[in-house]
This record gives sequence, C-alpha cells and structure tokens, in this order.
Amino acid sequence: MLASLLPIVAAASLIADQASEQAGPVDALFWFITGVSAIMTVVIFASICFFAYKYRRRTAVHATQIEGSNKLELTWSILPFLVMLVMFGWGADLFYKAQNPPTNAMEVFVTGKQWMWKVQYPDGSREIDALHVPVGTPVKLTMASEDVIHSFSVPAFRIRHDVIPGHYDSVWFTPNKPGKYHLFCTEYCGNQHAGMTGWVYVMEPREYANWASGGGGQGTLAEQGQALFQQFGCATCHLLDQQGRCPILRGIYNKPVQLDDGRTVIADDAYLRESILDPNAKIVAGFQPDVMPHFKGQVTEENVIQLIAYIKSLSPSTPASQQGGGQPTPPTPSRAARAASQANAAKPGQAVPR
Ligand code: HEC
Ligand SMILES: [Cu+2]
Repeated sequence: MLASLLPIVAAASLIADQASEQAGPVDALFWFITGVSAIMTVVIFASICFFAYKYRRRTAVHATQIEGSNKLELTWSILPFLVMLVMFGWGADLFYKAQNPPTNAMEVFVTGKQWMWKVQYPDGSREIDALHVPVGTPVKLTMASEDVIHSFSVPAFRIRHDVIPGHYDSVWFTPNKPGKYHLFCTEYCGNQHAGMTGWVYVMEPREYANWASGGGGQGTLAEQGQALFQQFGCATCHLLDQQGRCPILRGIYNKPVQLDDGRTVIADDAYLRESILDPNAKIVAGFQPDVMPHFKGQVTEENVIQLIAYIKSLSPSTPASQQGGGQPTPPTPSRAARAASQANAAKPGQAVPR
C-alpha cells in the first residue's frame, strides 16, 4: 500500500532527492518507522471497530466475566518491544555514523551569521550562501555561529545540525550525485531567517578541481591565518622556537596539553578556538593566567578559523585530510612555518592589542 504511494509522494517533491550516501539508509529507517506506525494504527483502529460491533449492547445477552490471558498479554508486550528495539538499534547505528566523520574527509569551514552562511575552504577561497563539493568525497563541515543559534540543513543529503554560538559543531556527508541542492537554515534566527538559504553544488572531480583552482587570491587559509597572527600581535608572545612566558604553538595541534589544574586535553579545533577567545578558560601548565589578552569581540569566527589553520600548519604531522585533502593547493607547512619565523625575527616589538 505504502509502496504504491511512494512515486506519487516523490513526484509532488514532498521528499527531497537522495544525493548523499547517507540519504538511502536514513530513508530506509524513516520508512520502516512510518510503515510500522501505519500498520499499528490500522490494526488498532480495525480492532476497535470490530470489538465495538461484536460486543455491542443487545437485549437478552448477559455479559460474562473474562479473567484475561497471560499468553496474549505477553505477546502484545514483547513483540512491540522487539520492534522498538530494532528501531533503536538501527537509529543508534545511523546516529553513531553521523557523528563520526571518516578521517580522510575533506574539511570545509562554515560560519552562520544573521542571515547568511559564510564558507571558507582550506585553499583560502571563500563564498557566501554557496558550497561547492566534489562528488564521491566525504566532506566534513566545521561550523561556528557569529551571533545566534542557526541550523545547517541540506535535505537532499539528509543532514541537519544546529550551529550554536560559543563552540564548534560539525556534520559530514558524502555527496554521490552531481547537481544543485537547497541549503537551509532550519532554526528561526531573526526576521530574515527565511532568506538564510543557499545552494550546494556537487561537481564531478575534474570540474571541481577547475573550480577550486580559480579561487583564493589571498593565499591559503593558513597563510591568511599567518598574516592575522602578525596583525593581532600573537607573534610577539608566541615565538616559534623559543619558549618564554608563552607556550610554543608549533606541533601542538591534536596533541595532548597538560593544564595547570592537572587535566590533560587534546589541542583540537575546539580547544584552540577557546584558547584564543577565552584564554583563561584553560591555563597551560607552567604558564600564568591573565597574560594573554582575550580576543573575544576582536576577532571574528572566520578569523579564528584562519588562525587555527595557521597553527595546524605548524604541525607537520597533521594528516593531509586535516589540511584539506581533495584541494589542489593544500598549505605547505614548511613554507608557512619558515615565513612565520622570518616575520617573527623581523618584528620583535610589535604592540600587543588589549
Ligand atoms: C601577551 C602575550 C600573548 C599574546 C599577545 C597571545 N598569547 Fe596566546 N598565550 C599566552 C600565554 C601566556 C599562554 C599560556 C596561558 C594560557 O593557557 O592562557 C597562551 C596560550 C595560548 C594557546 C594555548 C597553547 C597551548 O599550548 O595549549 C593558544 C592556542 C594561543 N595562546 C594562541 C594565541 C593566538 C592565536 C594569539 C593571537 C590572536 C595569541 N595567543 C596571543 C600569551 C599570549
Ligand atoms: Cu539562521
């Protein structure tokens, strides 16, 4: 019954295209749950009608006492329970996969801002309300919000994730069908929320390489970050090779950091972001609080992404994927590092922003 409805529903485009590898599995679970619900609804309503008719009030018939049936009660408890467990297990499996991007995913950075989506690529190019990706490559989006809660949603990929101010959220997908797909904000975020839409362009790899090679102009994301590192005076404190009052940032990316309260944390994107915007939140063991000025309000989320890209580029062990695999010009750590240490030597006494 349901199956015969499908083409009609799809034709009315109530159901978005399936354009990612996760779309099929998500839909399968959706239709399973919908199917079970539909069947149960029909069974229950049919029983109500049947029993209402069968035991309707009649003259000269006396009601008899029914004591119940353990067998029946166990059956209608255990069977639904098992069906629910299937839904749970299946859903948990999809959820787990959705939370864990493959390590070879290409990384793209997305910043939500009333009322637009800003996109930054590792090669330094950027665009607004548009995202270009190659078909067949897993893509991980690292997302931040400049103001309020937004929600990043691409129905054709069956992905949606809230983007909450104050930290990073991420979502991933593997597009498997070239084309142009709607991108929405699905969290009411102010009076022009409805206009916070855009397009995702899924391209053939060769076409994509062409498109990507046109971008940039201002250097890679890491090079942009390096310029900011000078501009904001980070370089006056964080020397590249010599540890003074400040930790050396070379090589810290994705490595454990010992904090002064005894905890050890991994220097991932979220940690680096917090270290820049709110340095006192976590103090590195052996260093003083209140030395590093906090940069909240001084640097935008896009700047933070650039600074982090630069710090990442100082860690030669960073896997290629983290540096934007699939991009034609990933930042070369040695080049960025060398340029930075030269710049460091050149400007020792730059003013520190407060
Ligand atoms: C006035 C000196 C000073 C300036 C300027 C400064 N920092 Fe720091 N930074 C420190 C000190 C001191 C620490 C260690 C104490 C702490 O954890 O807050 C630190 C810690 C950090 C850490 C954590 C390092 C680790 O090993 O875990 C990062 C990342 C960082 N700074 C990035 C930056 C960036 C990016 C800038 C420029 C936007 C900057 N800092 C500007 C002094 C400074
Ligand atoms: Cu929004």
